Amino acid sequence: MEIQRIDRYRVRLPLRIPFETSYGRLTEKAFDILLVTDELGNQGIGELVAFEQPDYIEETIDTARTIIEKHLIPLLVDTDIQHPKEVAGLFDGVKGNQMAKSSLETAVWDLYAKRSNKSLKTYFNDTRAQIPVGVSIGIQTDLTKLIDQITKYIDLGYKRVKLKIRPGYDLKPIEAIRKKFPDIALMVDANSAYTIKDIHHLQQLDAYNLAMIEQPFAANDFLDHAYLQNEIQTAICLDENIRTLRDCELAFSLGSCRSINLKIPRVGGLTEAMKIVDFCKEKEILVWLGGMFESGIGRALNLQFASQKIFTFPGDISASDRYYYEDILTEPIEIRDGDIRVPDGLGIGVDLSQNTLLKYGVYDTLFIK
Ligand code: OSB
Ligand code: MG
Repeated sequence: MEIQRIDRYRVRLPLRIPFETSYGRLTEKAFDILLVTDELGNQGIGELVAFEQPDYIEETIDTARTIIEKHLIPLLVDTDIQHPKEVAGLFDGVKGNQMAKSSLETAVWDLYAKRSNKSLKTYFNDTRAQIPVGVSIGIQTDLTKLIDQITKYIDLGYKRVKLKIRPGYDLKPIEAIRKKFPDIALMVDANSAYTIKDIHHLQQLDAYNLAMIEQPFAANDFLDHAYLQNEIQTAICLDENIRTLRDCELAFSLGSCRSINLKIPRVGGLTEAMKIVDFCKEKEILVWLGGMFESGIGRALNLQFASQKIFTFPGDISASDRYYYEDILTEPIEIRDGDIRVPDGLGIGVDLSQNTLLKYGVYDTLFIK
């Protein structure tokens, strides 16, 4: 297959509820939709999920655009591609920049599946038609409001709650949630807000029956996480640390975590994500699918991938209306009894709403053969 054309929508969608983490507050999500067209007119869709600020990891939407336009597109359009697994290899000479790579790599996977008349999930192992999902709750210092918010999501059927925490906002909100919901599957995510000095404080979290503590320490730290995992009962989960299969091998050999939040864009695309799933299966690491406040395109991709039965732990894949007033799909992603159906159509299985894209986005063409 030959890539003949690449088009893009640069989109900004307002969030229904501002999302606050240990590092900042998000009121709108900016993302790009990339359309990759082959010589037969088939079109694959990919999403660039990087944030505007380099506060989650280093990549931003601006740096990723530069990498895509200057470095990745020339490599992608120069070759006759037989299989999407080759794309990661084509990009090998470009170091890092996983989200930029993933936006194109996943578009080629979608294109390949569509061209082969298949749903993307047919390329994965042991899939299900619907998957249990969780919700990630931003920092809300008014604890009455926090409990109201969580109650609403639990009533909607969400099967696991993840609470963002930071120093000064941890034990109290967790205690309030546990008092109201003694049995829900509950976990916390610190987005690197703590340091090794907080180890005794973090040990107190063992009292709350948390499923795991996500990314307490710095985004590139394996040693302190290993030290903490050794000193705490609760499982540590790594998110920001994990960019490659090699990072998983390092975390495993040091004992830095017992769980991995896998995000397809953070590891450069589906090919690396599949390798990580295999590794976690072999080493019995609890792997689950994370999210990046994706639009319906990125979440449709996540649903296809998370359809694999190995993802028993509910992921950060919520319905469209948890994030946005209006999604960019012809039909929004919906939750029913705590499950979301995996779309059945070709490729990622969803269609773009041109009207919504043009309402919130700006269109341009990046490449024509
Ligand atoms: O750390 O997992 C995270 C959202 C944006 C950036 C980082 C993270 C998150 C979430 C929400 O926790 C995941 C989602 O519902 O998309
Ligand atoms: Mg996280």
